[in-house]
Amino acid sequence: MEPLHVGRPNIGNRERLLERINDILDRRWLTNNGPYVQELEQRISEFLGVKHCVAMCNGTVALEIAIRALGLHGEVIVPSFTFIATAHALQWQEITPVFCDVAPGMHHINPARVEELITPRTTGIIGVHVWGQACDIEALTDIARRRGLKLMFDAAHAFACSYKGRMIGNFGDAEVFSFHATKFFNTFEGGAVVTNDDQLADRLRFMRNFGFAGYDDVDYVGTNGKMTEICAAMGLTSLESLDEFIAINYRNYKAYERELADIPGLKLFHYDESEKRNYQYIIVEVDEAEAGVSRDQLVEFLHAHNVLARRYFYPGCHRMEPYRSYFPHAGLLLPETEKLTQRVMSLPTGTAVDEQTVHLVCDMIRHAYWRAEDD
Ligand code: T4K
Repeated sequence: MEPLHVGRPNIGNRERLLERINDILDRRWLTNNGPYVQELEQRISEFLGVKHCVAMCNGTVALEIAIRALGLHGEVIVPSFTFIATAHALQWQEITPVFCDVAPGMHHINPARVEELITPRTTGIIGVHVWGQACDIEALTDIARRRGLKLMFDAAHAFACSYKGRMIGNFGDAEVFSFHATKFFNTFEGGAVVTNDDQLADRLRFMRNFGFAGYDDVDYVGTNGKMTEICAAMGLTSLESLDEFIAINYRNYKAYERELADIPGLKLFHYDESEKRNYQYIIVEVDEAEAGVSRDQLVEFLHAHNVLARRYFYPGCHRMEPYRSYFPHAGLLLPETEKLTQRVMSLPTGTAVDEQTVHLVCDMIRHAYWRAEDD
């Protein structure tokens, strides 16, 4: 079998993309807030019902710029159960990420713990909508308001998802998307900060473009966070296929749900279907005691058979450098994260995966169980 990746890109209509690329070449306008970038921003704003979308070159730079534009400094509370970019975007600017545990049995930041981590140096909270499921936005908004903190969301996984009927992108001071190739909606590399705050949107736009406020006038410390025209062309093309991507992901999710239901010790991460979802991640928790096989044994077996399951977000940000040297005992405050990172794996889905392949992957998992019984 060909290697089966988690994160195979979803690709929309190839002809439309190539037409747009030809347009770009004909226009000779390749980057620097070009017409396709502006059109993409406009379309995304409309789709999410949010006032401003500022497209960026990737999700990490989008996080860094949003953090700076919001004036965060000192300490910022983030979950440890996230991709390393959430923490690095702070540390890169010498802001201390203070790692918060997930709620028991959940994959999202625990608002009750957030409150206990606030110190006089805390300036903000970054919630992460892991797997496209919103974290407890209401509770975090309440804490931020009462304690005078900025609130941002890393919505890298949550494009086209909703919370209480409203599209993600409308919450906190700003939300940040990733449009990386492995994401449900991709622009090859890319990202965006979305916000309903006019002044913040202005700052984001300046900071994305070196701080330039005119041809020869710089008003802010800025960087180069610009999205290219070719990335925007991919984005516009992907946008036209969103419904199809969601339908395929949903079909795969339901197939996994059926196939895994009778396998003991495996718990599929369930999406709340009353909200809009992109179903981009098939996440399974392995309970070793019940399964008779550990998550790592399963991943090893799958890899040996070319199914490249991933252990996102093992081992947790607090166990990676520089954080594990800075806070060697952080794990003591993160018992739920420690458990979760030992149990979770991500299985292949997306438009490159059909139901037959889901069946094959699940059969392979059954084989791993039989082998563990025989050993
Ligand atoms: N916040 C959160 C919560 C995030 O999850 C991320 C990114 C960010 C922020 C930062 O956003 P960006 O700066 O990336 O826009 C991958 C992605 O690179 C990363 O974007 C993503 N999260 C993370 C969860 O997963 P890796 O290190 O696992 O990538 P890699 O190269 O191992 O690729 C994953 C799988 O996808 C592999 O099996 C290969 C396959 N693949 C990958 C690419 C790029 C393909 O089949 N085709 C491709 O073009 O991080």
